Amino acid sequence: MLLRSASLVAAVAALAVSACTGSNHTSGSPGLPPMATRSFALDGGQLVARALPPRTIGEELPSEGVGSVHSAPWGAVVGGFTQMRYAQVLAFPPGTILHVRNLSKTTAHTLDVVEAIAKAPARFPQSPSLAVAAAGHGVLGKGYASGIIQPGKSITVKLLKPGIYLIGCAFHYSLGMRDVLIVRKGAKPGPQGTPAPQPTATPSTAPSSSPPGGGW
Ligand SMILES: [Cu+2]
Repeated sequence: MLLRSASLVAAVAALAVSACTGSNHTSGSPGLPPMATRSFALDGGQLVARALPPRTIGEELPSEGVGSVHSAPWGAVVGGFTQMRYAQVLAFPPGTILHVRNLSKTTAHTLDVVEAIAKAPARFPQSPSLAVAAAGHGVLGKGYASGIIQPGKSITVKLLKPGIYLIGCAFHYSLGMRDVLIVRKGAKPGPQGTPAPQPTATPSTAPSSSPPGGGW
């Protein structure tokens, strides 16, 4: 058992290394800052890879690392949400079963639909009332709310109807967790922002990170 999990860790580590070197050799990752390898870290024995799988949105406070970006086409600053690594306008085809993952180690978030809009610009209302409790039966649309997503956890939401949705976190909308989510065939996500400045190099891998009972 011990042996098996040890070799699993080794395999995962090898995977991470090959993923890193792979991205260094290919030219197919435009716009990714050179600091990319920084994000591969072992945290409590778990591999935390910040490049997200397909059909996944990651969210956290802009200041937790995902950052913010000004989107010229949408005339707005968006932040806190990404489908790659750093904040960007989000886009998925209709029919997607979307995973929403809380990337934070410490802070709960939500994904709520603020409103649906017909076209640019994205005018985020000053202080909308966003539900903390889940609403909308797991289907993205007006009035949808994910409910609380604990740190490291994910929920799924179905993208059935094409449209342009302003989304935000019920807790941290005022702290910049707001974005544009385009549901349309062939729509492309926006360019990524840059990470928020990190005050210290590697603070969060300190001893404190062993959740009792494998919490997440
Ligand atoms: Cu939040």
